[in-house]
Amino acid sequence: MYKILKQEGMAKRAHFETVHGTVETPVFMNVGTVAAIKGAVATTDLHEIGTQIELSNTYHLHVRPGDQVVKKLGGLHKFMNWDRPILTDSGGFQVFSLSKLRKIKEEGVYFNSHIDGHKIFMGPEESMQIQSNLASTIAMAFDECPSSVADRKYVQDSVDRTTRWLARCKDEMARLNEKEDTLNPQQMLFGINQGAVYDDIRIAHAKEIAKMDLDGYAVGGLAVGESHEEMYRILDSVVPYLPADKPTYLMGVGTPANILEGVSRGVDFFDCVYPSRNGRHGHVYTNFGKLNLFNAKYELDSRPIEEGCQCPACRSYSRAYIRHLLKAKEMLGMRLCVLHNLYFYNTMMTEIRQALDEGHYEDYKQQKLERMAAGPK
Ligand code: PRF
Ligand code: ZN
Repeated sequence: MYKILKQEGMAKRAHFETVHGTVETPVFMNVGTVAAIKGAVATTDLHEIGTQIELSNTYHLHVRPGDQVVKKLGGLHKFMNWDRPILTDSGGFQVFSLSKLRKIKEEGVYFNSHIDGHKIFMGPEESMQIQSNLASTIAMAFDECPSSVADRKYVQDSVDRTTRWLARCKDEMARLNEKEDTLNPQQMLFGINQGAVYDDIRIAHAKEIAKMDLDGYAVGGLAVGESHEEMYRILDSVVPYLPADKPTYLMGVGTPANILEGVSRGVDFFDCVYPSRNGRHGHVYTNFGKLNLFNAKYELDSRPIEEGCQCPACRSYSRAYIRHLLKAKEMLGMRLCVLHNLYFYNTMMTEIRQALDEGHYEDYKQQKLERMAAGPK
């Protein structure tokens, strides 16, 4: 059940109720592709950094350890000791981004495993079956994410196939949720809008999938090489055609600025590898922009990454110490940076929700963007 609490322009502040608890939106999902947040962050840490919902990947978990193994162990929640919502991405996007050798057919995609090269087939039914075995809270539809430079004819054919795949996903999910041995019979399904940078194809597709009465709707195929302005223009065009009474999810986005702009355009859910990936490289977010802790100027800097930050890294350690850990290649250095970055993203989402609750989101956004652009102190 999705309930809008406040609106400001297109921006929405809402609750999304699931069998694993309520998600307060707008929300940032913390990415744990292989059922692990990269940077040695444990699920027991997530409570301390304000994580509401975790994201994992169908394809990766199918390849290793295998969705049957996860099912035998009681599903992803038990396996990784996380009792709050989990969203699983369908595998489509990962197949396209990881596999050089792949063949797309009406029935699905033939490709080679990125681990050992063995042949794999995945179509809409297989993706739903794997996600049902994983027993995530929200399953994503199996889609194709065409390249941002694909020509119009390719994109139109691909989007038409993605629509047919969505109908198959919906039927298969309904069948699986009725099965006796299904771990989460209330698993939800989100559809995915595609259409690259062609506004008319995107809008026609949005209208088509809006009729299918899904639990939520994602905008996919963005942040794949197009400019930020193009991404914002497409959101402006397409979000009004997605059902307003269902959550909207912008897949794989993005920077703090992208998230602030996405919220203004009606997005509820975001996910991105940036906070964990940047953290592993010693790049940390602050309200005054990003710092690179490898920089020599932090050698004797006894301040925390950000004054006043209540994350586990800033409460206890200095920039100088974390810099030393990073330079010594100690895992703890990465871990502290990732914890800080995820806390920064999660805290920004809390601020966004509060500004929406209080009815001054646009002011908050402008101030946040200006401060972050001002650069490090
Ligand atoms: N489709 C799926 N997952 C995704 C994307 C997509 O288009 C993107 C695009 N940014 C990220 N993750 N299934
Ligand atoms: Zn911090």
